[in-house]
Amino acid sequence: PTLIRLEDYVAPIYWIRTVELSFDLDPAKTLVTSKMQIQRNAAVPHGPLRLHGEELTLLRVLINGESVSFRQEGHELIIEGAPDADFTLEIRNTCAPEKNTALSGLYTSGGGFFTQCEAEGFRRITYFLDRPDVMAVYTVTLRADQAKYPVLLSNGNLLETGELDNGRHFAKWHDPFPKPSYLFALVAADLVSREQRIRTRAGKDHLLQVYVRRGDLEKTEHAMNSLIASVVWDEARFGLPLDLERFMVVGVSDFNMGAMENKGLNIFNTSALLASAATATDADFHRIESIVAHEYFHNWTGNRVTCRDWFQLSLKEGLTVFRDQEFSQDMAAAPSARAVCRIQDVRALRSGQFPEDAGAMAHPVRPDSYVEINNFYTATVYNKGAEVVRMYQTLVGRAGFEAGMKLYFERHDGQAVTCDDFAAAMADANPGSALATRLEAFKRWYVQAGTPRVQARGSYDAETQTYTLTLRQTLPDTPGQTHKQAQVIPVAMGLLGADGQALPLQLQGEAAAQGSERVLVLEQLEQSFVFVNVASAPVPSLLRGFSAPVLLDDGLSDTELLMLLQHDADAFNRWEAGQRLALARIIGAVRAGAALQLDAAFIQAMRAVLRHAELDPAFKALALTLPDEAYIAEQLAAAGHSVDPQAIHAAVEAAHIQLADALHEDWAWAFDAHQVRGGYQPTPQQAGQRALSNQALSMLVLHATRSGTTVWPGRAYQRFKDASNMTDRLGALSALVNAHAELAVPALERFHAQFRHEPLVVDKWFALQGRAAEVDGKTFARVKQLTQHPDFTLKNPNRARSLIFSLCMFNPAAFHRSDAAGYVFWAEQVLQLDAINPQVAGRLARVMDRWNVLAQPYRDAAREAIARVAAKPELSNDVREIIERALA
Ligand code: BAL
Ligand code: ZN
Repeated sequence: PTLIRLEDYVAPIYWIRTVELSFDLDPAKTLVTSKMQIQRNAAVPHGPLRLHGEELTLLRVLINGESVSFRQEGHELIIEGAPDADFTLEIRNTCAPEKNTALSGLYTSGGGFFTQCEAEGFRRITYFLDRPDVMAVYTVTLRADQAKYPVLLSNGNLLETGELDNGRHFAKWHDPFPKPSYLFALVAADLVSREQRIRTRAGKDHLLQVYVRRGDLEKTEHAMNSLIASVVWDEARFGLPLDLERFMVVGVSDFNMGAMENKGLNIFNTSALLASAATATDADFHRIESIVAHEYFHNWTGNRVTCRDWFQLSLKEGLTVFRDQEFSQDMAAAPSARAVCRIQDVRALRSGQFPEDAGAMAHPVRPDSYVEINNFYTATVYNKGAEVVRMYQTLVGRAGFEAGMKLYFERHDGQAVTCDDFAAAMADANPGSALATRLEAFKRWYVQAGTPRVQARGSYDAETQTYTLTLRQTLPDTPGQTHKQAQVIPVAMGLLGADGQALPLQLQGEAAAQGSERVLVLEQLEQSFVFVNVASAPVPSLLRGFSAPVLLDDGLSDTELLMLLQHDADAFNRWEAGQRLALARIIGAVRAGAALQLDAAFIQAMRAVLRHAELDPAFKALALTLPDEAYIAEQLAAAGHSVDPQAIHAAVEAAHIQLADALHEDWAWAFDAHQVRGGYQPTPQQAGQRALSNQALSMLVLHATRSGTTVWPGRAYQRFKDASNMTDRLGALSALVNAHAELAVPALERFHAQFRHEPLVVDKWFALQGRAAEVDGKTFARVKQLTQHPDFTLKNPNRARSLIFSLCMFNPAAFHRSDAAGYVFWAEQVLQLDAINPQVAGRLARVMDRWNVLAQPYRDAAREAIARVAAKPELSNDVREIIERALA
């Protein structure tokens, strides 16, 4: 496998200006004809024309209508004698969609044809300059059997349709916007659509369509509403209008990603599109809204301005995640609901990206090398990338950020650009020499991997009434990177007085206080900030709203954290204080090798949160959720301790049980007090009530099964049967399953029987069992058994994820076994999946990223399993890159 490096980037020798594609669609053998107008790039030295192509059968190559000599080497078609002047290149080839189990390029699913071209799928359709800086105008003709594939879609505007001989028909599409090949799409299938016409602020009319299989139409209302809201939001917040007459969204059940932003023809995994109260949970509704928005927002951040090369992936992904996060917060509207969104985003970052940043696959937001680009659609590129964009907004302010965005589009609309271009637009739109220096240093976030650690220590001088806050940063070494430079870290903060009141903030040298919250910018390795006129020793509330993606050590005591939990005006830090209290207890028990025993003060603090008269139920549910085991593991690893997943799990489980027992009456109150009256609505308010009542139910069932009482399991079973929506049904079912209640067995059977014709619900059924709390190896044994279930298949990525990933990635106690059976299972599944779908296999391979921080006997056993995978000669590039990095 070849390592591809950013520093080796060279512009293409040829441009493809227009392409006319025609497809004679047939599942076994699809004929593709491509006619390209090609132009030499005079700015670079001359050389042969090298087109990418994989898994294709080449039939014909013509230049200006004449045959031409060429050769094929590896995955390239090389033409030495291309003319200097503009020319037409015509290629004819076939591909085999029904054999394409990798789901990259053109493939079949549920009897239809679909494409996925990002990152490098287009070369599996036809020979092309399959790189994002080559942008062409596409005209596409699709021909297919009319009865089997009545709907024929591609990007842009529909020019013509008609009938052909032998029951076939055709459709011709034209996309006026030049685009890279990764944004090409086609769909040919038996689908129905929900349609909505809208008029935007700009006064233009547009047709929105959501295409799905027959029978799924009633599950598209939420996606359509989300799409309309996204169009309105992007115009209002960033002045970015919909630029197409028609915007189409299509659902497909076999899909590697969540969704794909193809120009004017977004293709969605059905799991990110279809929702009804009966089949989808509140979390699904929320996820769909955010993914529909994400793909729509790519129309500007990704499509109108695209990436020069794949190292710049975060240019579009980090920015678009930031935009969808801002959208979700605006949709949530109420301040407490906005805070809940932020907490959820940060939880995802800390349990997904922090381990990545500390592990074998650590890479900068803009990676500098890769073997397989599919391996770099990561939490770092997406989620840390979004944090980098968020920090820009924090540093230059909301208006400054909007000015930066405006300049970015003015400069680069229609271009393929780099993260530096984005950074330059932000800096140029926000002039000033001090800021310019700061923003220049800020760019280190794009190039240095690893999660910075920030230590904060305060000292109060009663005599001078000053409070000095000293911030220090350290940057850990990561593979291939040592001796890093200081990063620019915005620390949003406030100070609380002894009574919990926010104090006015006046830094030394300032004439007056400037409010009670401000952003300190840490840009050296160590800096001190002196606050004056501080009447008494304050408690600092630092990194409010998680203003930077760092690990913070503020040295606060339990008493101070309890104070923040009670009084902090910043909801995020209020939640964080509770998490920190829990974390300290869990880590203390793990490090001492002792059974965890929660103290009365902590339990009382949790009770106070649960019973609080004003706090939002969704916030309470998050505050009463213990820190994620992956995040706890990272905290231990960051402090130089080896990670024993069973010890972590035992401590978390003990905390869980003790909260269930000690707050038993409070949970019973919470369950009753948070029942939703009226019909199901996926609003933040209703979802919050359901989250808290379902959490309460699971605590009550846990307590009951341990104490041998049957009332709550019985109530849970009744609720499971009678629930009017999937959130409550699944909540009750998980309560039974996770407590290993006897009623879990009939409930699981009933659930499967009831929903066996709903693939997305069957996925939930598998996932619930894959993630079930482990007791005596029962969960692991059940998962192995379920791999033989008639509904299980590795060929469908959602199904593979629902069972295998649930166990290996999200159930540490079931996976990390002292007999190594979990690792053996992982190795088998990676190898089986790799033969079907390397991209999904590569993702599963990443489960072992952090093997070398594991305690024994896990560490040696994990290494052995990785070595077993590495020993297979026929691995894909995807899996090999992950495995070799793990062993490096
Ligand atoms: N571009 C790949 C899918 C997504 O991030 O939207
Ligand atoms: Zn994206």
